Amino acid sequence: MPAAPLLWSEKAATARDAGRPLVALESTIITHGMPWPRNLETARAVEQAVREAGAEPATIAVMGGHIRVGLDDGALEDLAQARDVAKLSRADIAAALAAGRTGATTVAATMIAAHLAGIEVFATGGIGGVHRGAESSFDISADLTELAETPVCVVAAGPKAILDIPKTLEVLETRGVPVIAYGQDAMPAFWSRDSGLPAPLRMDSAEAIAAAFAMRRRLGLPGGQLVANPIPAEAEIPAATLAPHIEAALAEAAARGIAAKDVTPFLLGRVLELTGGRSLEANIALVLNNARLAAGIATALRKGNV
Ligand code: PSU
Repeated sequence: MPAAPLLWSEKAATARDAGRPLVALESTIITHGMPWPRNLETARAVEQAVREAGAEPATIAVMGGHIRVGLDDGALEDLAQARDVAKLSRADIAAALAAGRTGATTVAATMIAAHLAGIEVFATGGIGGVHRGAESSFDISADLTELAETPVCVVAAGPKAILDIPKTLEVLETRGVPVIAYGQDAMPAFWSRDSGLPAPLRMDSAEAIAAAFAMRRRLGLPGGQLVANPIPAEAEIPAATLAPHIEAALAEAAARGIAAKDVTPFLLGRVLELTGGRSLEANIALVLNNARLAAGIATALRKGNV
C-alpha cells in the first residue's frame, strides 16, 4: 500500500532529520478563524514564537493532493488569502486529498497529520467541543473524538467559550482524555482565564506534561492529551464581559439557521465584531502563548529524560 501523501517543507524536514523538536500548527485558524491580513501576520508570528522557544514549526494544510507538513512563506500567504477553502476534519480529509482540493485542517485533521508525520506536539487557539444546545442539535466537534484516539499532545487555551464547557469536559472524561490546566487549578475558557470549573488535572511545567504523555505511551493507552493553557492575564477578556456578546451571537446563528461546520467560524466572527476587535487581540495573544508552551513540551519530549 502506498504511504500517506506527506510533503515536507525544507525547514521542517531539516529539523526532522536533525532530530530537533517539531511543533505542528493548524490552518483552519488561518482560513476560518481570523480575518485577512491579521491571519497571515498571526500565522507568521506563531511560527516565530515556536522557533524562539527552541523548536521548529510545521503548519499543516492539504494542497495539491498532499498533506503539507510545514508551509514556506509563499504557501502560507496563498492559504491566508484563498477563498472557499474547505475546513477539513477526520470525515473529509481523505476525500479532499484524493480530489486534489485545497483544505485547511482543524484540530482533528491536524492531529491525524501530525501523527502520520511523527510529530507529538501541536499548538492551536481553542479546541472544538460540545456546542450549546447539543442535546437537540447533536453538534459535538470531531476534535473530541480525535483527542481520544490519536496520540498527540494538543496545547490550547481550553474549549472556546462559545461552547458548553461542562458538557465538553464530560465527553473528554468519558473518552479518557487527560485534560491538564497549566499552572492553575481552574479550567481556562479561551478568551478568559477561568471558566468557573475546576480542571481535571493540573501541571506546572512543560517537563511534567511531557512525562505524563510519555507514560501514556508506555502504558499503551490510545489517544492524546489536552493541555489547557490560560490566556496571559493582560490579554484576557473576563467571562462576564463576554457573556452577552456570546449570547447575542448564538441567538443570531440560530435565527439565521447556521449549522454544522459553519457555526464556529460564524460565532468567532460575530464575537469579534461585537467586542470591537478585542476578541481577536485576545485570540492572537493566547495562540502565541500556546506556541511557546508547546515548544517547551516538544523539547522536553525530545530530550528523552521523561
Ligand atoms: N482555534 C482558534 N480559532 C479557530 C480554531 C481553533 O483560535 O478557528 C478552529 C480549529 O481548527 C478547531 C475548529 O478544530 O476551530 C473547531 O471547529 P468545529 O467547532 O466546527 O469542530
